[in-house]
Amino acid sequence: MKNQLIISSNLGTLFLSLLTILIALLFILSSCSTNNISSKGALDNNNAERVYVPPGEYDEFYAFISGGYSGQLSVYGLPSGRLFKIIPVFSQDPEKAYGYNEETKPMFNTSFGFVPWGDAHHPDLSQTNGEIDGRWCFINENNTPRVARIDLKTFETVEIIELPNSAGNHSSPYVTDNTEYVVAGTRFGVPVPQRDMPIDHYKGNFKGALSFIKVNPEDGKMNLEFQVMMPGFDYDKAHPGRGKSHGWMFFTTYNVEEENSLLEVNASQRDKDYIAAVNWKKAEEYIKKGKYKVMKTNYAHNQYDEYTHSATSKMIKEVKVIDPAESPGVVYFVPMPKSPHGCDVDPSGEYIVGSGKLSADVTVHSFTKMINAIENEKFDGEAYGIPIINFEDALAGVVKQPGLGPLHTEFDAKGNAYTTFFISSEVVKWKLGTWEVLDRKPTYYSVGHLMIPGGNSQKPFGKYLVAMNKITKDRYLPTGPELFHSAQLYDISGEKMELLLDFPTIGEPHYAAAAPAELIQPNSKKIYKLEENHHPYVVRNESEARVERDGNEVHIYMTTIRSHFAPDNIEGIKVGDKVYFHVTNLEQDFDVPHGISMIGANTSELLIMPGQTETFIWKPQNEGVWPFYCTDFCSALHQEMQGYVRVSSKDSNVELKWSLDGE
Ligand code: K7E
Ligand code: CUA
Repeated sequence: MKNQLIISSNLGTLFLSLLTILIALLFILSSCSTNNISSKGALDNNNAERVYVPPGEYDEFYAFISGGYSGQLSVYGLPSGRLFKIIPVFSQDPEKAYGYNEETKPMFNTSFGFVPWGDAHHPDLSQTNGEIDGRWCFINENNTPRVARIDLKTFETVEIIELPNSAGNHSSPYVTDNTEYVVAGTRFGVPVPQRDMPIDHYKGNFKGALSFIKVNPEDGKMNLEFQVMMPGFDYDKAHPGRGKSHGWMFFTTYNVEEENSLLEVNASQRDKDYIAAVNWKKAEEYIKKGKYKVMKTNYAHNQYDEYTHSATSKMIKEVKVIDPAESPGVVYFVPMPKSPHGCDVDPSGEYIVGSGKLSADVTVHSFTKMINAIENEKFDGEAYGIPIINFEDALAGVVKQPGLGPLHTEFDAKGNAYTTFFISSEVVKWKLGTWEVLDRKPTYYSVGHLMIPGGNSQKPFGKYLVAMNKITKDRYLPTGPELFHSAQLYDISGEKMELLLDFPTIGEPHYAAAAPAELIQPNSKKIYKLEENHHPYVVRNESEARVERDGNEVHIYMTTIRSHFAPDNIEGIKVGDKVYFHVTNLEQDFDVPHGISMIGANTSELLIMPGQTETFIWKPQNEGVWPFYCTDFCSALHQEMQGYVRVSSKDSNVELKWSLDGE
């Protein structure tokens, strides 16, 4: 009886197992038939393994993905798609007190005053000899024209420069072969100088400034060297020449119609717009010879100093301007079909790919042919004194009907190009030189930019491709009406692209850049050395901690170390005072920040890295005894890391005093 039971229960188990397998098979079959297998990630290959980075191991690449309207830059690992850091650049970030503490507020200074938000589109990494060198990341701000530099030792924004005479800094900040320049072309034509005039006087009167920002090769510091003052077209995207075309910068334009209303119709009238080819080496010669105009203007240049842990802002009043009509050899126009968006140069520097948004084909120009036409002075008229090269004379080839709505192109190291198509939602791989389409893969959905590590340099790494999509729809669990955008990782090491992974992004990812980890990881800073801290309110040990009154301004020189503040009891503060907390983190160990927040402070917390000093202002409004505490769980006794400020009435005579443990 007992035996029988066991047998029958064994049979039962067997039956159940068979049933499970059958159901699983049916499920797999049905999911194959209803879903494109590549859209869900294939079940029968090792895709999961190819993106899996085991716990405790590192990713192969750092990827820097723009945050678009979040104004930030996020740092991801590839191939895992893990998020490492969000670097605030053009937007305030209460988590890190960026733009809230007194030290970083000057980073947001502009000719319009304090601008705490920006639209960040295109990160680009510094290069040496046309190869990514892992030193700095530059990124443009579209709305209030600015370019920022992020130091890849600290992963902090260390410099922001405003662009005068510009509006919508979109064709930016692309980096030349040796980081001689980052560029900043205006998207919107505007009156230069800005003045009151009827909008419909646009044509012929508005201008488009192309700014060339020189980068100091030693420390990366930026300087607006000169502007080329172009006609008022919309300068959309840019790409520097590489190798043989080093010394040139190419811009796509749209709205060469110079329309000022209903551009979706009126700026699409002409069959072709232009690539503006700018010979910046020639422009430099004009500058050297003094052949430029100095224009009065006003723009901000903000720099963060790693040793004072503080930013300063300077207003600059002049800019050197080159008029291309009076400076032969600086600018040529090359016709490009149908409101081109992306402007991309291949690693050899020979091919200039323009993505006509409304064109059925992708048009590629040849740098060599363009130069030949220039040398033979074979022009097809001029626009505003700028010679126009005949379309056919520069044409290298056409990728026939590759997809709908081409936007951006990147390259691998094997002579292939990859173009995104917004309307048909796909990435298309094609061959440079033969122009044949080799492969296409869907993206989910409506892809904008794509990025191959090193894919806009002379040395693409060519293993992965990241597509950044505008629409997410059904890719993730829904989170109400607003969804994160999605990025998709493809393996491009074989003949055919393979979709490996989806991952969400912060804000709207426009462009991205990536570098092998070994270029960046060894230089990553771990702490700020206390002895190198030259903040004006630093205190290097607890015995120097103190409180000083100057009229109704009170300066608290405070320190933090696991697990207390010094001082932690402060009395003699009065309603109406302006209290500065200058807090130095005395820790000298990697990854031991302390935070501080004060009840009712109209600002963010501080999150202070080891060896750093930061400041916030608190204006006590009511009498009482008010606590502050550490916001970062820093030790087993983090919860004990707290203190009090006693606030007395305006006219009280409570003496100013401070203490730690009664001392
Ligand atoms: Cu195509 Cu601003 Cu480069 Cu977005 S832009 S996609
Ligand atoms: Cu310091 Cu928590």
